[in-house]
Amino acid sequence: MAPEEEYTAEQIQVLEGLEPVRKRPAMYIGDVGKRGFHHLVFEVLDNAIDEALAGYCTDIGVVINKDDSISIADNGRGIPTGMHKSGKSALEVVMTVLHAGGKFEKKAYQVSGGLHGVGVSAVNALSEQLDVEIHRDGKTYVQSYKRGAPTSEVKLVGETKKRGTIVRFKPDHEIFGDQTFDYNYLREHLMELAYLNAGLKILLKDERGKGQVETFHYEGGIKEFVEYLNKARTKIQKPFYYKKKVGSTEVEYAVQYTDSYNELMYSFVNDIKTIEGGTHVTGFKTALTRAMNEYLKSGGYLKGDRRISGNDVLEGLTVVLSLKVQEPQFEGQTKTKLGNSEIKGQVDRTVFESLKTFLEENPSDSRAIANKILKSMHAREAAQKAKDLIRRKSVFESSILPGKLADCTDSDPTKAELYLVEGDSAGGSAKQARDRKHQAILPLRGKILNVEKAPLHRALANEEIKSMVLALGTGFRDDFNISKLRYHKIVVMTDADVDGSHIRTLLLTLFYRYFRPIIEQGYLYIAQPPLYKVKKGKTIVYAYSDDELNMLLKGEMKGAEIQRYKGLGEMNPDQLWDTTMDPETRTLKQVTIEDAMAADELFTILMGVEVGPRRDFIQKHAAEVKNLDV
Ligand code: 0RA
Repeated sequence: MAPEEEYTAEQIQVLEGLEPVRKRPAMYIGDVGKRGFHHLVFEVLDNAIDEALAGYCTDIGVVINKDDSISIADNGRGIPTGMHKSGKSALEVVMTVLHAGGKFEKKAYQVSGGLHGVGVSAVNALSEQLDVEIHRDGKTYVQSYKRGAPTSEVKLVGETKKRGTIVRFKPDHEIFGDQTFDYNYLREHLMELAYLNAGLKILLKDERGKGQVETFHYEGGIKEFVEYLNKARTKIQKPFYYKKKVGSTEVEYAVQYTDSYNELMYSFVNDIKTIEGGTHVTGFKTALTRAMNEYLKSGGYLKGDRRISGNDVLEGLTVVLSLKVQEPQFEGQTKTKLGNSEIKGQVDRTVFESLKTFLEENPSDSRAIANKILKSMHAREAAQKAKDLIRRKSVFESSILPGKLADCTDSDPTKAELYLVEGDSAGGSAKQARDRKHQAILPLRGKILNVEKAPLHRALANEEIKSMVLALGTGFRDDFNISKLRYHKIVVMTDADVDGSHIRTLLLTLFYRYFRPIIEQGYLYIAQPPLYKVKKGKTIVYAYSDDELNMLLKGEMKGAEIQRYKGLGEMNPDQLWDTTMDPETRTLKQVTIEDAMAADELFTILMGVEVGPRRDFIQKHAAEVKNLDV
């Protein structure tokens, strides 16, 4: 056979191997939207992190190139380039065979579930161009691919003193459309990875536009993560960090109590955020409750057979729990819930023993914690009384709807929508504009109560929150019942200015803390009102972003008159309907649990009690606040 023919045969084989990935990308990377698009980066990154976990890699660089391709470089061992038993180069096998990484048995902690671990070959299959460069044993090798198929042999191109792997790829527009990489989205995840892998240096650079660059590097690991999360809170102890290997499982956690009314709990398994929790989280909570009960009892803080609840010990606590599990089973809707039953006991025992020792050895911190927990317990009792009082007045359980709500006439929740509208004036326009049959309007006045600063019984007394609870019909937090939800689309509609973005963050936080299942079920949305009205002669078009405006002004609408909408109130009802509320033409952004989590985090830092950090944060992250507008 002639060499060309041989190569063609091989190409066909490769295509056959990766064809399923191109046919059903969602099965391999979750979806082909924003999340899947960025997952490509994390998939390559996972390999570099594996090298770090194995002790071979100290530096990782991620660069978003001008052409919206991305380069990921590490100083690990480099993908092996020698001959594989299949007769092909090992590099080519890793890049073109699904799950080949596992066949090299390089992973200490195999990720068997979730979306992670499908391998770089899946990224290769979904890239219109991928170039890999290996520095290994003093030599530099390169190979290129298109849509997973090699376009060259592995080539030795020179000598090198460096070591490691550089993967540069451009996601295939046939699959991902014209999406581009979102700096802040990557930033969030890279920062998290740097916290989870103490000492590892991760650089992120954007070669487009402004050319941002940042390095994430935390010698203190998850202990520093907790300090970061609590930056704006008033701390009542120094952070406590503990790590232990139990059999093949590695348990690591950091905790710190603050005087906040809310818990903040982040859990990870093999560097994957377990949004839905799982057996490790259950084990942790059980141990925490037991250790605190024992301590309070032996210290004489609790009389008779009184016990404190899990909720009381969690109030004000910030936790980062990170596990390394050999064969994790991920379950749940988003495959982010740990299912391994043996883990619960392992975590429970480890956390209980270490907390017990900590409490014994740090009497002044322990006293402060005990008092905080007692305070939480008393506040909860007060809240219960307040709730009972409200119940008796039958506000929450009656069928009385709040006065400000303009309800829709169709009572079928699957067809009903609730618009939460900022301000009475926009509320008025929305009431005139709406489709009465399916769209209900609840205007919210002023700033909704700051749930970060308020204890539960104050939150309950707040008029805006009460109206929302009544309109939703579900009750909230511990009494939440999703089957009573009156609308399956809840749309947050706020102005496109700083105040609007603030109120939106606040509402997202409120839903995240009190009505989380509404987000999990995909019922919460953000309306996308236009930023500009562009008028030329009789033609009126709307622009929803600065980019869109510029496009319009360069094209057909050259020389047009521009009006910037500062608030929803500036639109008349017809315009509001056409641009933002008409189901036929509007765009709604569905809120994901990650969005809400990010809002919650941002909110904690923005609204936490301490003023200094808040000012610093606003100055540093003004761009991200804006990013919530998207
Ligand atoms: C297969 C085997 C080994 C390392 C890798 C793959 C590897 C893959 C990637 C992808 C990005 N960076 C990477 N670094 C390493 C083990 C190498 C050995 O045993 O020497």
